[in-house]
Amino acid sequence: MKLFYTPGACSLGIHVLLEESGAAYTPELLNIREGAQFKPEFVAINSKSKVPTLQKDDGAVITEFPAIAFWIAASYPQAKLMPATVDGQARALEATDYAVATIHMQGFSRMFRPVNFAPSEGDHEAVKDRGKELFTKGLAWLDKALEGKDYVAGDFSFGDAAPFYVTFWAKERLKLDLPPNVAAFYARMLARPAVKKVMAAEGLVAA
Ligand SMILES: N[C@@H](CCC(=O)N[C@@H](CS)C(=O)NCC(=O)O)C(=O)O
Repeated sequence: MKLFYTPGACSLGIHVLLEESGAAYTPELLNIREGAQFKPEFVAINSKSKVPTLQKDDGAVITEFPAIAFWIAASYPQAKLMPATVDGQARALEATDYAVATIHMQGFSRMFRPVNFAPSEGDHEAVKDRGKELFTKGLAWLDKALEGKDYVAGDFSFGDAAPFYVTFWAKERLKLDLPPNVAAFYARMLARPAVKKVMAAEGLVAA
């Protein structure tokens, strides 16, 4: 199977999960910063023009971070990426959805793509400020969700991949001070061999 990814983009989380799963996969670099997502050959694979995009060996394509993360966890049970209990599964889905749909799409996107939220340039500073507010509120939620736990569902699971990439953005791109439980989670993630391997493969450095 193939993972279409851009170094340091949200696809980082799925790249980590694939590495953790032990599955055979080929990382396919798609440079969204140069507009490769809009080229006909990629649009034919994913008409949403987004990474992460997973193409299975039978040609079927899975899009949307939460769906791909769930599929990996369910498909490679030996990697124990699916929490064992329903409560744990709900926690993993809760953290994934909040990180992707709110912290990333509502917070981070407002800071980096204000034009998607307000056509008039005069409004962009206010949009960016609101994005930072939402992003910071998201990190505060994550901090509480990690209270007394190493990972969002207790043991490491698919639910840690999205919190990881937003934390990576918080620390390395936004240079924010991480709340204590999030900082400990980030350090724990960076110490995992699969994360080290993927960070190196994507050419990413954690300060
Ligand atoms: N809802 C999508 C969001 C994916 C997304 O926004 N990916 C960004 C990279 S972090 C992207 O591909 N952007 C390209 C573009 O918007 O042109 C998901 O869950 O996978």
